[in-house]
Amino acid sequence: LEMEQSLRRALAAGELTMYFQPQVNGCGEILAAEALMRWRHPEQGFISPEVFIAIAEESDLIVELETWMLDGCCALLGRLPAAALPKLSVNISVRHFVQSDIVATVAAALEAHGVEPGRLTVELTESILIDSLEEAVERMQALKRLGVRLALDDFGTGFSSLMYLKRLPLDELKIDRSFVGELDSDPNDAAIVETVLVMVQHLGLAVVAEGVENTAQLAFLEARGCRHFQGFLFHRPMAEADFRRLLAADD
Ligand code: G
Ligand code: G
Ligand code: MN
Ligand code: NA
Repeated sequence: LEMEQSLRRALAAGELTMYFQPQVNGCGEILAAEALMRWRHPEQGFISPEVFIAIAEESDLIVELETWMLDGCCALLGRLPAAALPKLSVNISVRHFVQSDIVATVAAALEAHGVEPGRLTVELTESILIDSLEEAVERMQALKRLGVRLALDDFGTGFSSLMYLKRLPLDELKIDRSFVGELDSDPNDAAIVETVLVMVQHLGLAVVAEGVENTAQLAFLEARGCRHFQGFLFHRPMAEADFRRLLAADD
């Protein structure tokens, strides 16, 4: 509760910021980015979202935080032409997705900044399915009707069932970095990634490999048809000013 109160204060005091991690093709050209929340605490420095998102999810605070992120992402998309930044992804937590009118929130953010919906990707995790598959599918379909893209984040780490891939109206699948990290040393990870890449091609889904840190991992992925990468080999998450400088230098 103490942490929750200091988070509320942080939001009001402007201590929360958005970072951006570019997603690139094999040549390093920026195709998209993922927006990531950061808390710059005046005394404690940066606090990881792994710590504070879990706390925010214990109450409706998560709805406030991610509504603020959604608006900030649409504001940025509205200021940047699609040629400079085609797409931007935002993470939406389970609680926010199931317990609030996420469809209305997304529609309002797009509308407020005049953003073409197909430039926004909403990243969801498999845990949205914990409560009710039917309800999750309905909400996802409503988001699809708005025209936004839907990505399944952290693929393979949760309650994955191949049935979900068939039932969910997804555009994109993100291969979790826990599989990519040991591609070169763990034959099981290599087999899993290889299989997932074949599967997404058959299902007609876009795929992003997360956590690409070295050229051996990149070569493995490229050789198996993956064309879209997010990882420290290319870029770390960065502040908006740095991200905009990078985009300007990229053209
Ligand atoms: O950026 P970093 O690697 O520190 O992020 C740690 C975790 O926090 C990641 O799993 C990331 O998806 C998550 N995260 C970052 N920003 C948000 C957000 O706005 N909403 C949710 N639900 N998760 C976020
Ligand atoms: O769970 P999610 O996919 O949203 O997590 C995204 C987070 O993964 C980012 O916040 C980023 O800090 C982290 N990340 C991105 N690329 C790499 C990488 O190459 N190596 C490691 N260790 N973490 C990464
Ligand atoms: Mn993500
Ligand atoms: Na992930």
